[in-house]
Amino acid sequence: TDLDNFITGLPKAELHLHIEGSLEPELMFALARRNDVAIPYASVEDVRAAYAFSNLQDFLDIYYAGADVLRTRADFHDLAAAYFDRAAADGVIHAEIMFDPQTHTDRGIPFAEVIEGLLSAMAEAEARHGISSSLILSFLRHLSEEAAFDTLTMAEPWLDRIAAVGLDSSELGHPPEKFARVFAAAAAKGLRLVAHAGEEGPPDYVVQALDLLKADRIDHGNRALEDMALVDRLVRSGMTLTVCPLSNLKLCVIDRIEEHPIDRMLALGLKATVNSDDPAYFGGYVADNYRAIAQARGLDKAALAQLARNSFTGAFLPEEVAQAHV
Ligand code: ES4
Ligand code: ZN
Repeated sequence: TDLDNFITGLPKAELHLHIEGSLEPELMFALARRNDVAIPYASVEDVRAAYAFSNLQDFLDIYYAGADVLRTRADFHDLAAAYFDRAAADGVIHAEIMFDPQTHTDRGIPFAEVIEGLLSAMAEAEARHGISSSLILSFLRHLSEEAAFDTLTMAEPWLDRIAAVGLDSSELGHPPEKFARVFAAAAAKGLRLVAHAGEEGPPDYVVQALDLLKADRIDHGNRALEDMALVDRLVRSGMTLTVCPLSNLKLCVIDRIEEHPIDRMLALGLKATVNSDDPAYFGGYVADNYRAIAQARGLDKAALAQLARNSFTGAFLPEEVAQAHV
């Protein structure tokens, strides 16, 4: 349709994407075979049937299990290359990709294998598709502060190729304050800062991400809407929220896509963006997310273009590059 073509043709930046969450069941099977790793599924259909989640933890258990097929530099390359092919088809021209080193280093996979595989796919994507990209090293918040510091130390040789650090995994019970010191250390090394906050956690976790982590961007942020003083603060500071509609539906942050607050966020003046989060697990890439909210909330082309503009103003791109797309 006309709106489909408009969405695909709209130049977009994707700011909230976990590369491990782009592992499609077909590639999971191919890598399981290539690496001789057993997986607890009989078929691709069997895998897809397992993707029914009632909350974030439900999903995370399956997501970490799926990542076990990723073993070599070639695996990380192929994973990211497949994401870039899909993103290019969706009109993504810039992507800031989160990766979870601890999910791999804790299984004995060297940090170098993970990041060099990703970097090779990023260079290829630039050459093949003209997609620019950068990396966001995400700390797993269910693990310790010390483990996060160790991960930052491991990343030292590649710091010039990492744009930011992030904070993901189980939110409830692991407030941002737990990582205030490691975020300060990352900032001192010149890295930008993002954090998942207000997906399942309360509005106070968003406040902590701002005050204690000094986050440059908030991943999700949905529950900020419960605190109008916080909304006002986010609006006045021009804070970008990386919102993920199909993720919100699949993880039961909302009951129905028709209830998604994306248009309310825009009406309040929040700098909301639309992203896919874990597209292989949540049923769609970035254009699918735009289409889902356009249909569910009746967004017009002006609103969709605003969301795409917000993705460039919220990106960690040089000012003049971002401005060329807004
Ligand atoms: C995640 Cl949706 C979400 N929330 C928190 N951590 C994550 N890791 C991958 N997807
Ligand atoms: Zn996420």
